[in-house]
Amino acid sequence: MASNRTISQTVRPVVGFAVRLTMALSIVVFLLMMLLGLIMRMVQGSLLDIPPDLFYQIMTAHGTGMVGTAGLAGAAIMWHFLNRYVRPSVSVYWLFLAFFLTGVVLILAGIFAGGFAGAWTFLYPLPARSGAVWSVHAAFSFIAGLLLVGVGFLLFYLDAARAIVGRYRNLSNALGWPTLFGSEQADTPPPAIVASSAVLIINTIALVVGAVILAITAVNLYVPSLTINPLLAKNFIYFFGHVFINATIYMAVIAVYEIIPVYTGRPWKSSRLLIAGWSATLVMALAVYPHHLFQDAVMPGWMLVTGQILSFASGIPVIVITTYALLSYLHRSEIRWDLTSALLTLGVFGWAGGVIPAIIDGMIVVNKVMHNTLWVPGHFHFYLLLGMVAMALGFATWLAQGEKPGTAMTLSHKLALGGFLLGGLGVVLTFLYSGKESVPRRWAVHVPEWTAPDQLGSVFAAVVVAATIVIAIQYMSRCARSS
Ligand code: HEM
Ligand SMILES: [Cu+2]
Repeated sequence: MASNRTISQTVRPVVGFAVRLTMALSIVVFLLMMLLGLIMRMVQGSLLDIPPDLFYQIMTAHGTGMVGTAGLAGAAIMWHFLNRYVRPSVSVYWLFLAFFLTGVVLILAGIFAGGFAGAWTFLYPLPARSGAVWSVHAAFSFIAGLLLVGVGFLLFYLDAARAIVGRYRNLSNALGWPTLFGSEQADTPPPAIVASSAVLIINTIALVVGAVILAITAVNLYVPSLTINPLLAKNFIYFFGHVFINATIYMAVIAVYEIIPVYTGRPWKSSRLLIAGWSATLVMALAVYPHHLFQDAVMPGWMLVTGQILSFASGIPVIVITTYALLSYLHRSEIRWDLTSALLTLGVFGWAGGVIPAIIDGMIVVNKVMHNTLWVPGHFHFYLLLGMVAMALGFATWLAQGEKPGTAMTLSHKLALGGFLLGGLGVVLTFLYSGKESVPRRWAVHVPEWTAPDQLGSVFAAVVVAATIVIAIQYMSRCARSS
């Protein structure tokens, strides 16, 4: 199986350049958005005083910026490794970046020039009904910016599909189904192709649904008589949002599949289990989003129940299979721990660990209490910060090392890694604690009884920022030297 793979294939220089540039951009934006997160936490902890409307602008920028950047970094990872097996178009990649950056300009203008503060979830009809806090033009700029970013991602995935089909003939081959169902497959796709194929299918569907609701929202801003059922709109938005943010992790994990083998000396196999896990994810990722609508009593009961059951099941296949495979590959291999292998391993455990509080919240009875508390940012920061971002940083340090194992960990590596882990856990646990105490999420002002964990969380957030700065400096200086 997977016999025609060699472990360290290099990619075309232009690909390496484009990916390094994307990762540089991603790291800078991650850092800026972390600073915004720190500011929000300090405001909630009464350590800093800013007007509430600015808080909500910052919250909108942080949410949109983080989700978008996670998507960008994930796409760079997926694209980098796709290039080892197939030939995606470099021009399309530049076009994707151009759409992305143009969208970002419109989004920032909508938020900070226009005052849009309706959160990255742009829940209909909030963009149009700001109570005079922002104008329809500001909302339009934000919505149009998201649309451009979405179009960029659509182009990216369509080209990835074209490239994959160019070698594997169709997506069911690329998903590994012939291997799964027992017939001989001469060219079993490596995990990177299996994962990319699953991601591109679910995210293309999500992006189309997202584009539809964004377009309706945009038209509604100027033609208020054109309306849509708000519950339907919410279904569209959360379907899109759930799939998109999860896809960022699914793309990032490709870095684990492709890089860890270099350290362990054993290729990551496309086992039947792995293929089955990704196929299960393909189906479930599309069907679990109703867990965002448990409070909507008018939703059909069967949808909510399906959402609940699948929420238990959906995370499990790929996470368990990946974590288990990682453990067995690490076991008795003489792995050299450097910043890359440590960050990637941390990322897998952060991803797996973060799913536990998510699953708890996915229970309808718990959700009745925990919904809209800080429990929610608690669980998603777990797998996004300690999972997705850790994997993205691991990938970046790998690039900076010239795509080979690095030197043994220096003191600054150890401090950065330890700071990221400790600070990240602190950020997450203070959120979860506040959630358990029923502190609401998305509140700019916290009463004095709530502020102790906010303040502690601010300290941990500062530690994460410092650790990320160390990793960022290393990345930038190494990449500058090698190019
Ligand atoms: C130092 C690290 C970080 C800190 C201190 C931080 C802080 C915060 C705070 C205070 C909030 C608002 C909580 C509330 O609802 O009251 C928030 C929301 C959010 N954060 Fe972070 N964050 C960090 C990293 C991240 C990362 C890495 C991601 C994703 C990759 C992320 C994604 C989000 C999202 C999607 C929201 C929701 C915004 C909304 O409710 O509309 N954050 N964060
Ligand atoms: Cu979800």
